[in-house]
Amino acid sequence: MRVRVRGHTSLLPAVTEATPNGHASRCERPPTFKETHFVSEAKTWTEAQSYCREKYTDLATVGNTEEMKKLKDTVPAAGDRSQVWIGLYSHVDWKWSDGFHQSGAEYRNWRNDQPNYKEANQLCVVMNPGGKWHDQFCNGMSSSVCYNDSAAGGFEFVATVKTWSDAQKHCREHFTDLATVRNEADNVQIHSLIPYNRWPWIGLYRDPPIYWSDGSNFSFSSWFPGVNPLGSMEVVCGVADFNKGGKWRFISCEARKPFVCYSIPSNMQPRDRVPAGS
Ligand SMILES: [Ca+2]
Repeated sequence: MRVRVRGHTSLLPAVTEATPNGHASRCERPPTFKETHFVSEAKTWTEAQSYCREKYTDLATVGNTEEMKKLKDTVPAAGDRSQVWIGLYSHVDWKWSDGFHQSGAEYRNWRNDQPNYKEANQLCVVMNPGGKWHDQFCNGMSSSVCYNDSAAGGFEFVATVKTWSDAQKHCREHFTDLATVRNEADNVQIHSLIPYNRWPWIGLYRDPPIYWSDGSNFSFSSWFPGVNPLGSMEVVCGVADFNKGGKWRFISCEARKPFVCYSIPSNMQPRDRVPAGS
């Protein structure tokens, strides 16, 4: 009976020793201790994750340029699929700046192609001159709409352009907070305050939690410089898109795609594994 070592996810550091004379030494190792495995069978992200955990270690984690290169070498060689799952996923959890979560907190008025999470980095929301909403880069400079608890009118347009965070600070100092839009009546009222061709911030935003399946810290990234349409999805999963040079994109986790697993070669694993046959 074959006994597998499970739950081994801590990665050993890369080997950097040079081979001085250019001869392949007998103990020559790949540039990192991770081995990648392409699986051509199309599965949902969750099914692919289970498969990788069963057969190998987990879905592929890409933590640096070297590992990205390895992924690029692995996939086209194995079958040049256009999109393959890697271990990336994220939650889509919109919130209001003032913490509002009662009835109306779920109201949305997105333009039909939004939110589209360009470059996996649009986490704040503007209202366009037509009253529709767009997710936008939070460090962009825009006017804003604040609301005032104590005023009869409620909403206030602030013409000075600021980042979303600075707009939030300004609203909190001078009014109550950035605008919370609870229904169509709120939206119509705010829209009526917006001067021609301005795109003000409203209070909707989300945190950028991006995770790797194996729990590695997310720091290195290689995003496709385009859009990731989110629709009303609450979880999105990551593919490396080999129509786009292997760059990463988020899509529905329910899509069926081939995928890439990784494993730690057995000679790199701890010595105290249970002997086979025991
Ligand atoms: Ca957008």
